[in-house]
Amino acid sequence: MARIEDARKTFDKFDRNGDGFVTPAEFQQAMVEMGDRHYTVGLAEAIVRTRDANGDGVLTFEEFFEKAKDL
Ligand SMILES: [Ca+2]
Ligand SMILES: [Ca+2]
Repeated sequence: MARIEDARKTFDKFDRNGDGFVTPAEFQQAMVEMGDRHYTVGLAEAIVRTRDANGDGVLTFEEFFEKAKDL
């Protein structure tokens, strides 16, 4: 099915420079573009942190879509 492709498309929307990582700034910009004009970088940072499994401050494709696992 096209599920993985849909996921990839969504990820690409967030990964604005196409380097394979979503930064909090990219996350925030994507949310604003999708209509949430009051979405702050601080909020984006908080969301990224909850999913950032390896703690490097950015999200890979896997981190973006997987719920935080037990480390
Ligand atoms: Ca990026
Ligand atoms: Ca990460």
